[in-house]
Amino acid sequence: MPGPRNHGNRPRTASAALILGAALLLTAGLTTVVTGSPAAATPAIVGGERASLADYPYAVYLEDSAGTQFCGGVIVGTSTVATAAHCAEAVSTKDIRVIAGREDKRTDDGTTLAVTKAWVHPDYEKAEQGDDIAVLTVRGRLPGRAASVARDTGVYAAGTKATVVGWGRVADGGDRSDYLRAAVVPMVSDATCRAAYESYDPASMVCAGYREGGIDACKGDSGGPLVIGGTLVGIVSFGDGCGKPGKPGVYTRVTTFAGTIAQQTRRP
Ligand code: 4AZ
Repeated sequence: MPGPRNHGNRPRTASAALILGAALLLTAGLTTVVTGSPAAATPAIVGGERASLADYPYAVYLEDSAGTQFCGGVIVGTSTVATAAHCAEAVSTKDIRVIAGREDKRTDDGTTLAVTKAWVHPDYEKAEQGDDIAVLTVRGRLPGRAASVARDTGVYAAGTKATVVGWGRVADGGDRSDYLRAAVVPMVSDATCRAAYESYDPASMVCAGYREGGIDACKGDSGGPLVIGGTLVGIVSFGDGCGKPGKPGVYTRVTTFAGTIAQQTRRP
């Protein structure tokens, strides 16, 4: 009888799938633990891997007048770059430039663009207090491609995997990377982030990282993008060190500022 036989088969297939699934999960879990360990051999951003600008065409970096990379940024319009307010603050004190299309800092690939205007969130005081967002307008058109800006807060569901990219330090207190690096980090709940940071403000911030640490953004990555499939969900803001257990990275909660970013992008 086809009917009962099929019904009888289903649970067997399901158990096989469950066992296979459990094995895969176990493998994935072990991989996470291994790569997430501070002793992991491949440093990145902290604990990621080398990335190609072709995969992150909206990633740019900021350079001071001495030619030193000091922050990241993300293309949001033909001539506009979103970054952290604490990066843009330097505009008045440093002669900053946006470097677009240069994956490896040691080359002169891509384009160097002067900043003609820096809009810094009017309520910004310091990263730990939130509103850590700025929009820079550059002279000329940016090569690459603009990231789309998230508006749906569903992207912040705890556990959702996002990717952070940048040219920052590859270890807490370590050297900055010569080339672009990327790392995958899961979104962290507001409750967990609040427990890690007393000043955590869920209206303007969001956390991402592993409970065990090891994979994180670091100094020099600030202002750079946290994305989910080409959609900007966060901007690297601050953290207690880099990759410390129980201290996820804190990002500017982009959905809160999506309207403002669009407005600043429309204005030349
Ligand atoms: C910083 O100092 C910094 N681990 C940026 C990101 C993080 C920590 C510090 C996140 O620019």
